[in-house]
Amino acid sequence: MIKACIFDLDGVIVDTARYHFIAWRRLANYLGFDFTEEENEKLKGVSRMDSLNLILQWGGIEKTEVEKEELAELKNGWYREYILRMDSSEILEGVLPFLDSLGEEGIRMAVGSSSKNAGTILDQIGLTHRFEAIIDGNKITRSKPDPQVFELGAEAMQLQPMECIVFEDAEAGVDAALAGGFLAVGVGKEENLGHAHFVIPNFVGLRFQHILEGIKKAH
Ligand code: B16
Ligand code: MG
Repeated sequence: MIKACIFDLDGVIVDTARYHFIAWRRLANYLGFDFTEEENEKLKGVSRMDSLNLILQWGGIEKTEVEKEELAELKNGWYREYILRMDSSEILEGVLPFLDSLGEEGIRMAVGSSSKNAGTILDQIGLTHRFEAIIDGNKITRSKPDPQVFELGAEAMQLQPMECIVFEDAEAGVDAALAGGFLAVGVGKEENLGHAHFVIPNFVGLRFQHILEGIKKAH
């Protein structure tokens, strides 16, 4: 019996991936190299420090831990300039009617994001009040593909993982949901997210019943 949905934020509710990309690319350029949009795919759902380590690896650059902290801070400052300009027009199409359909069915809602900026983003887009629990990058000690972020979400609602559906756009996020024993719905392309229980391209025209039917059919 499904009692709640736990949503990833970046790439599921809003498309902040492009702001991360612009800010990380600005940092790479500042360090004298560049990286592609394809490489950027590998950063989705990955924590800030793990992302920085990957980017430095692509650029063949070594830095001390102190320098890495400074670089991550620099990128985050640029990223925050973009997200502080966001408003509700950036909520992805179909998300609001889908949340309404969950409300009508009595399904509870939480957010499980790796981002330390999740609270700011939810405030900017005016959605904070819609979620009963918000677990973000400040509350976790292990990042996706570890299931901790979703486990804390389920715990906050006093539910078992098998009573919750996780919505994720990142491969590492789907891995995390499956590792924790949650039902996983991939939001994006089948080729990246085929290991989820069910994959949707986006939320346009979807209601909670469609998700339940999709999960059932896939089994
Ligand atoms: P921050 P999600 C993730 O958010 C992003 O997908 C990932 O690209 C980012 O590096 C990570 O948050 C950390 O973000 O630097 O804001 O703490 O998809 O888990 O909502
Ligand atoms: Mg995401």
